[in-house]
Amino acid sequence: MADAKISGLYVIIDPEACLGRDVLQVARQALEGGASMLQWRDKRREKRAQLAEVQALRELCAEHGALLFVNDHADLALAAGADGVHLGQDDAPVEEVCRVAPAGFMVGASTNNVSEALEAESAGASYVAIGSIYPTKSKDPERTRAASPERLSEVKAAVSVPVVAIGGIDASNIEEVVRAGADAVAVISAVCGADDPQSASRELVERQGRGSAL
Ligand code: TZP
Ligand code: MG
Repeated sequence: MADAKISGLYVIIDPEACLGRDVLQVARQALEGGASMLQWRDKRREKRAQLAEVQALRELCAEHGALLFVNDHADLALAAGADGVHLGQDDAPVEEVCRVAPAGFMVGASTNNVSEALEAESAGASYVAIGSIYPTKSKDPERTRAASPERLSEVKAAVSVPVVAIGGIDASNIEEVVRAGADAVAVISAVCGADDPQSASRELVERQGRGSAL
């Protein structure tokens, strides 16, 4: 899916956030609710143990016309046939991964400000994520840096690649981040931790649409 668009609702499937439920079931519900991108994020298990799940997610995403990214691990993403990898500031450098990745394989990058976003863009990132827009409970506080809707607008004005908003986003604030310029909105707890991930996903997609119509 080399020409696929980075837009819409980007649901990060983190087993720790799924309240003990089957991760593939949560992922299916997110897609049925309208998510257009998924990311697999497992900070605990060995990569070998994750491969079958990522392959199953790839099938699910293909059925729904959605993109699949893998957090942190380009090798796992490639082995599973995912559309791309998402890299943080401490992961393998975007430029090096782009250099060895096959054509069409996308590389997303976590950033916190305009200078990191510009650097990721010139290194070849397919999108830049900017966060944490609001306080979040889903990421280690020592590894989380604060951003804001205003920071997101600055990044959007500075780069040409799509901008993904992340961190503490839910139904109450998604319209604000869309108005600030987010091309896609990434969430963990608002979908994975919802009683009904499908309707949570649907509500976010609807509100995202309302934010962009303004
Ligand atoms: N990166 C920046 S904030 C964050 C990540 C992975 C966590 C997002 O989770 P939530 O539950 O949507 O705040
Ligand atoms: Mg990472």
